[in-house]
Amino acid sequence: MEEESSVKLHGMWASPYVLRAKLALNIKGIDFEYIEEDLANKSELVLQHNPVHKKVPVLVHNGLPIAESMIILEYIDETWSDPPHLLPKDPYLRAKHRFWAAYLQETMMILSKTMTNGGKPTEDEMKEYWKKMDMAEELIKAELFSNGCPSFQEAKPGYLDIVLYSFLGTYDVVEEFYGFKHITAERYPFLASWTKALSEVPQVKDATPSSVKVIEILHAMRKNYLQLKG
Ligand SMILES: N[C@@H](CCC(=O)N[C@@H](CS)C(=O)NCC(=O)O)C(=O)O
Repeated sequence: MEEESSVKLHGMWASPYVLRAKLALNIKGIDFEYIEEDLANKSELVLQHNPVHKKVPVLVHNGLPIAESMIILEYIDETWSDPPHLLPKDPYLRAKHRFWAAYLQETMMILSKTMTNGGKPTEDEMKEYWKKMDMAEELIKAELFSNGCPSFQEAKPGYLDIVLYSFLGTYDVVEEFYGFKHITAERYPFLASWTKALSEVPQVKDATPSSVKVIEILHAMRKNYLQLKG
């Protein structure tokens, strides 16, 4: 008989990092208890489980805490080792998926740096952002999907899909909050159709927060920041 296992996820509903952990658990079909955190008043458990960064997500498996979304994805894949696998079995391909996931994360950080501080990305940041996006469009396709855009009719989304979606899945939020479209089918046909295919996967759809609510909370965070700044 399989040993009973306890899986708890501490999160905040609008967080793209928490979304990664939720997607991985949903895709793997792992039952978990979700604990919503108030980030302005974090629970003792989060502070205790993630004393270094004091951030969510934190996954707690049989009492053992794991922090940092990318590390949580790898932990889930290694611990629940039955298919679907989040990372490819082939080591070279696995390295490539990790490389591009880290690259997308860096690109996402250019925007999220300014997310809470009420500012807009600077011109230089925007230049860097578009350069990185152009590179992702061209090279991820050439290196990993030269046969066409990923399809999720049979295959389940994995590690790289999850990181991509946590960044680009909320495209309408970026559009409303920052006032520009960051993936359009004209400029980024590959990234746009990949993101769209992911958004239609039931496990992904179920975990995705409402854009309207995310936009509301971002505006509230921006207002709060500007008020505190005076
Ligand atoms: N590198 C972390 C980032 C997590 C993160 O930034 N979480 C935010 C929510 S989106 C948080 O907990 N913020 C609380 C704080 O900064 O005090 C990861 O990948 O898990």
